[in-house]
Amino acid sequence: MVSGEQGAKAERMFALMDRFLKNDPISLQKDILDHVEYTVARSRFNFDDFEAYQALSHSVRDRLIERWHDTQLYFKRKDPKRVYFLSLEFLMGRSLSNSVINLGIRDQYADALGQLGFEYEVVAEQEGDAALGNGGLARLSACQMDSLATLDYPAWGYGLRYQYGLFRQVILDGFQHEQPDYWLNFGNPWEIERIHVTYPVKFYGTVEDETLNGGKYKVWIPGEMVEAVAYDNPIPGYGTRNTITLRLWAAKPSDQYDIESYNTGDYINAVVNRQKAETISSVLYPDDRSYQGKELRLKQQYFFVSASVQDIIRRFKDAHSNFDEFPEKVALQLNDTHPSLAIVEVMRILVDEEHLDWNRASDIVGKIFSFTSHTVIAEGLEKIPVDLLASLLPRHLQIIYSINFKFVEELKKKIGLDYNRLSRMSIIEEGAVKSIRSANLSIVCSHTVNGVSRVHLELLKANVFKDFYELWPEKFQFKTNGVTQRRWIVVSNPSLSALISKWLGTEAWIRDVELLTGLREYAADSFLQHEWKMVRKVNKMRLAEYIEAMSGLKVSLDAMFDVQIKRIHEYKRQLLNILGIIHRYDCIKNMEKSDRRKVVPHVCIIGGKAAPGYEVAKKIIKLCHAVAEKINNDSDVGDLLKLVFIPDYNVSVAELVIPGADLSQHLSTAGNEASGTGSMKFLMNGCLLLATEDGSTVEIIEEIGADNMFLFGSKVHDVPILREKGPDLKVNLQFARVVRMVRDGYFGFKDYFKSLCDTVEVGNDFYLLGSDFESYLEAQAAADKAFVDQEKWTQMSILSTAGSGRFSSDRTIQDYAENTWGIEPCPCPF
Ligand code: F58
Repeated sequence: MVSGEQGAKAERMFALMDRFLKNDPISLQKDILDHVEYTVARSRFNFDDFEAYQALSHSVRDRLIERWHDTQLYFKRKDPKRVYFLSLEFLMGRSLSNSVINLGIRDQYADALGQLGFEYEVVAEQEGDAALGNGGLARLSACQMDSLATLDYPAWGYGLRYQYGLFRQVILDGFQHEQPDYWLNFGNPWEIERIHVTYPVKFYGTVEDETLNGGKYKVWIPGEMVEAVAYDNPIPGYGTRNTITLRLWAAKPSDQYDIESYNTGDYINAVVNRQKAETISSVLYPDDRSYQGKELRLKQQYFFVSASVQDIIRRFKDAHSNFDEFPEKVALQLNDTHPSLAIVEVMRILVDEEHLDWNRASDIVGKIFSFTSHTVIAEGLEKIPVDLLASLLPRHLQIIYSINFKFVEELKKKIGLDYNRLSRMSIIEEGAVKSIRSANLSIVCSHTVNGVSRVHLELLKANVFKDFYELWPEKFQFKTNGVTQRRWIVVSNPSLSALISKWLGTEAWIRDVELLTGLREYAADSFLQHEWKMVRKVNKMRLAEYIEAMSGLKVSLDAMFDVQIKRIHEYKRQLLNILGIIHRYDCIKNMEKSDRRKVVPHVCIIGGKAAPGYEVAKKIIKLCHAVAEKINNDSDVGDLLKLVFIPDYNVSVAELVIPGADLSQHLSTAGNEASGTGSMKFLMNGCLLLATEDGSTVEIIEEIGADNMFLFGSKVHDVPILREKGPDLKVNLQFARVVRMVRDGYFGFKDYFKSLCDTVEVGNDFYLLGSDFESYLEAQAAADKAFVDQEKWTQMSILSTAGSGRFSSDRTIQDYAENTWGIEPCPCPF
């Protein structure tokens, strides 16, 4: 509870609260011009689109700040239980359009800009993406922040403010090159630097014993100290005044750091060393699959969780003095295992600094943490080498050993001396490199373990977390992922959004997305179908213009826009897509000219980044370009088939591509995609899915029906059997033929592609491209057949959108709030 004096002050503040800034066109224009003059420091008579963007975003930011202050003050006064969402990655994309939509002032701003001689869309295009994440996990965090704000939950996001986001992908001669993404170059109006919100973060050093008031404690004497500075990003909810905080930490040198060097007179080196502190938050690691032994990665993880935990405890202590109340006020969500050191940091602070006894601290920890896994495969599980931890965080290693000792002792009582199982479940992995298993630590110390789809949870229970599931079945749950309809329909597809509102007679679906099911009753209505088709056509035109501007390639709007956009990974099987395209090309080439009239023209669009060290993925990108080169220049094929690789795929590219797609492909080998969220965005936009029965697709089928999509391939339970058969699998002749074309150099680069072809040879084909090829082609044929009947296709498209409501992050977040975190909405009434 806030103290009496604070409470009285808060009351006075509330009495003064009002919407200070006005949103009529004249006020908005004045605001924009003031920012041109005083913030951007350009003349109000002479500024360009980019400067207009800067001024506009500062004007929006002012409005965000008002709401944000009100919300934070209200939370402080109400002191509800809060959830703290810890994630090493947030893929926010652009902020402007999302903010003005959520604040409900997009049209007003568009008018204001128009009167100043600027076009809103052009100005909004000036914004670069905030790409502080790799892929699905990071974009999910961003969607969930939007839902947390919209549903009025008292929530905070915590992460790292990388100076370099995910690398930019540049394609030269069909090869991927990586370039740094120095996204802060032109300033970032969406963050607020909090120079006074800082915490020291310690590294290295030694642990000593200390006796205080008769108690024995451990004291960590650090060898290095870095300062964490908060950068707050206000996240506005839609249709509410609530605006929550995404707090990202940047590393700065600490004043207490390296005093010794100054004293010994080595001034230059002391300054240079200080600068090294900043490297901690300098760069996002691209998804390179293994970070084992990378000290900087571990430093990043600890740096951000230490600052966050200190901040959370400080906020709690502002209003409470008894840590027994901590679980009533705090829920900590671990987004995968990357923030798992938060568990150890809470233990360290409670035991070493707050002097709680071990059991009490451990009881508190067990009540506050929940953990969500985003991984299916055992190799995806993080491990921290013990040697590295011993040097970087010596006290944390001791704490982990103690947690593990107590856990294993308890376990022995339950399962006896089954040493194989005990060693599998231990937090410490023995072996050539002794390591900490982050997942085991997270499971042991969390009250709930969540999967991200039903299939994912089943796989976790049956494989990687089997031992733990048998021990604590009640801990394991799933929350199927979702995406926010605000960004993925309203922002990215405004005309579809308007059409939906018109037919539903309300905009309420933007907050209550289940209302989309109301479209079902009009799916066969020819007027809706007509309008739906027009909207889709305009979106295709926009995409076609982009393709032409980017690659010079003109594509036909009558063709099926057939899209696969996601990170390039063998399990996601972009190679299957390319081999399917080669097959299509081969068929067209070998067809009688008269039969070509029956061919459904395709514009195949592929986009995605390969991790810099992932050779096979890079070869897939090159193959895509080599095949495109051949096909696109074959006048014999013309508009019947085109292949485009969209470079530098990111959130804003997705916002452009998804609304223009007719068909989208989700081809992961069953049992490999934990959930998949791209499919949900396509679904919301009325794009039909061609997919394997993997991850959340299984639930999408339940919602929209198998006859409303194109399914193919082995099922989850088939995959291990097929892999077992391996070398004895029958060779599919069509598959063998297309692989042979690549092998023989039909698309050039024969030697370069050899190893790629080897990955799909019988006996070697771990991701089962060969086994799934036939049914993949059948699904393609079914999609072609459906596309010919445009009326039917449009109906399926409407039904896809109508069935997409369950895949909103609003539903996921509400489920987490009620069933995992135990928090309640706290709507700011002002
Ligand atoms: C993804 N994981 C899953 N990890 O692959 C996808 O199925 C799921 O829909 C999504 O999470 C959200 O639950 C994912 O994106 C990463 O990007 C890791 C980031 C850290 C490095 C290793 C990859």
